[in-house]
Amino acid sequence: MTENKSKEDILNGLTNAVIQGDQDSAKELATKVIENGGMVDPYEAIVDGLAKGMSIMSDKYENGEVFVPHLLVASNAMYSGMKVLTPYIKTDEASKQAIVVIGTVQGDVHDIGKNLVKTMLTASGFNAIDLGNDVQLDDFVEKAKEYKADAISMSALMTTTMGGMETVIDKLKEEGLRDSVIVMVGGAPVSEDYANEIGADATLPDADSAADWLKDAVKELEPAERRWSEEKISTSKVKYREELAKKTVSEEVDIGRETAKEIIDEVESVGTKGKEEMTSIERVTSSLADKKVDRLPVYPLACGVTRKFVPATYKQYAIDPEMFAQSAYAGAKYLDYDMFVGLIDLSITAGDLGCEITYPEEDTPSSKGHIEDYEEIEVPEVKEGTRAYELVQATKLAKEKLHELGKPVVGFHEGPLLTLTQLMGADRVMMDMKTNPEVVRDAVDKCADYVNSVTEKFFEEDACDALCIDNLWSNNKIMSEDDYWKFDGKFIVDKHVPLFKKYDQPYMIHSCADSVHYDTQISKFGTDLFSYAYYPNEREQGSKNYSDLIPKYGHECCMMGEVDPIQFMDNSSETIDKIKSDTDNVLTGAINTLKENGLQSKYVVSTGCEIPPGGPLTGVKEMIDLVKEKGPELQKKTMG
Ligand code: B1M
Repeated sequence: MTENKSKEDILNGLTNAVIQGDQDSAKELATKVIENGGMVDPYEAIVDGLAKGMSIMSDKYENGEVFVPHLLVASNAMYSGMKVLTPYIKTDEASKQAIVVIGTVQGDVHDIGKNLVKTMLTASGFNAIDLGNDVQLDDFVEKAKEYKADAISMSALMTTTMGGMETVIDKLKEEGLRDSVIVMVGGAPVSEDYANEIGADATLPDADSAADWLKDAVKELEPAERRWSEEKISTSKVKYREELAKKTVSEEVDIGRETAKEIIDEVESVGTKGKEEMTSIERVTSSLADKKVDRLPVYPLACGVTRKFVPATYKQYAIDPEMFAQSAYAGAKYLDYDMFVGLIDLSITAGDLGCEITYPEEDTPSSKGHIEDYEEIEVPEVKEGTRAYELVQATKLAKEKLHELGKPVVGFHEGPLLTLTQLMGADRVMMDMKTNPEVVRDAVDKCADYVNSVTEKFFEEDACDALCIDNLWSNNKIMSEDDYWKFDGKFIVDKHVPLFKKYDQPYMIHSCADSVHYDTQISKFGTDLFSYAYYPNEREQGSKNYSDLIPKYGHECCMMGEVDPIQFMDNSSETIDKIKSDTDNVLTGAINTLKENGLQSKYVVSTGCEIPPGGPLTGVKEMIDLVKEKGPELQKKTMG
């Protein structure tokens, strides 16, 4: 009886240690399990103690009771206990552990969701071989072979990278390994249809259900020796040979460049659509002030993709101010958008503070070599040689060129917390928010100082017509409003916004997410323009559109959204029609909502996030042309 009670106490203690994110207590109790040899089986301690705690936390996350930092701290406690217990698991239990090779695919550095999936798989008894993020596609196959894995788990957060999953599956087929492993795919853009289309075994919406599904799926597998036998592999090779042969080896077409050429030809021969009453500078300035306009401004966030007009590689667009300015100018000339936002990537400020940046030829640069210690952060000057300085010069050059066309240029850089997460790694910072909040706040403060110097350089050099800040991490599933305020918002209100006031500049935000803490980001910051994404299927989770945002914030802030950028990857006539009808709905809906709320022009028709830089330009042009064609009459009819 006493023994049972103690056992229960230990298991409950382990569960609570995970829930409370208490690494020391998890380690201590796990050590007790080993020292008291026999009373609690180590495997049972993992499953009924540590993993149970993780599962409770995962449920709380899905119900919106806790946020990503809590999960990360809980997972750390779980791993600490497991480190002590795992070597003592009986060999037959250990050999029962299914092996799953996990990672985020090549070109994609988003790893928070992947890490949650890994944690839940580990909690469910899997041996997860974590390849990290931006994983070379061949590595998934090589590691699966090396470990004779039971499953491969791939995450992708971007439409531009999800294609990598199909490449891995094709590679498995080619090598005769497709029937040897289960392939599970996931991440926000991955649908069930897509998973079927590429030949994956399943996709699941969240980490918990992914682990549950895989637990059942591995039960159906043949033993590893059979699945990985020469015989099985050669049969599998034959089975898929025909299927692979049927796939036409389509020549690599640069769809961005091809569509850019088509648009150039069209504009050179027939000109841009329609004569307009106002210049873009007049239209955008008037909209910000809610004055009379000929039509609402339109700017699908076509940033890096404009390099296809020049043409330039992404690397040139990212590091050569002349190429950046030429891209912005060509975009303005051929697409005729109402403004250009100078977004290159999200690691400009972090790069200057010490992390390593990788520059792929044809993709957005990203931060890689994170620094180890918060103490190492030193705030440099914004001077020649820093990325921020180059960005200011590039934006200034773009502004000079675009003014020839009557178009405004909006500079762009990262806010304080985004700078820190890019510098140190997002998981690390979010975990430390819970365990070392003071240290993190001091570090955000230092980042805020650098962010301020960069902003000031933009203003001092008169490099842009306005400046937009990427204040990421306000998504309501990632962080609570309170934490967002403590670790980003407060620094923005205390330090950053006053600088905009000093230079009499509007405060503009792009938050890189939907379902954000709107009250903080708009009302508390006193934001003048807010660029937002909207995903209808996330409505229950707090994603808001023009009909919610204009009535609530329209008087204080100009809204800019919300046509889904993901569809711009596709060039088919159905998708182009969908882009046009979505644009039409947003344009018409926003004007009517403005009118109902006593406003006349405080809205910019946009895309909520950047247009994929490797996609076609057709949808971008169609979206702009629709607003130019339909906008003036609609504006007159509605506003008089
Ligand atoms: Co970026 N980003 N980002 N970003 N970012 C998105 C993904 C984006 C949707 C924003 C938007 O459009 N509004 C957009 C992608 C658009 C698209 O193509 N669909 C985007 C973009 C465009 C970019 C950049 C290109 C921006 C730029 O530089 N111009 C750039 C790309 C860099 C690169 O990868 N090469 C970029 C950079 C970044 C940061 C580095 C700043 C940062 C990532 C930091 C990090 O992960 N270490 C970041 C972030 C944080 C986001 C948002 C805001 C949040 C993503 C996240 O962590 N969500 C995101 C907008 C949004 O989603 N609201 C956005 C929380 C996480 C728990 O959810 O990962 O979805 P998620 O995981 C879920 C499920 O999907 C599922 O389980 C998890 C929950 O239980 N799941 C699986 C995940 N994997 C699974 C696997 C499974 C099953 C389920 O089976 C195998």
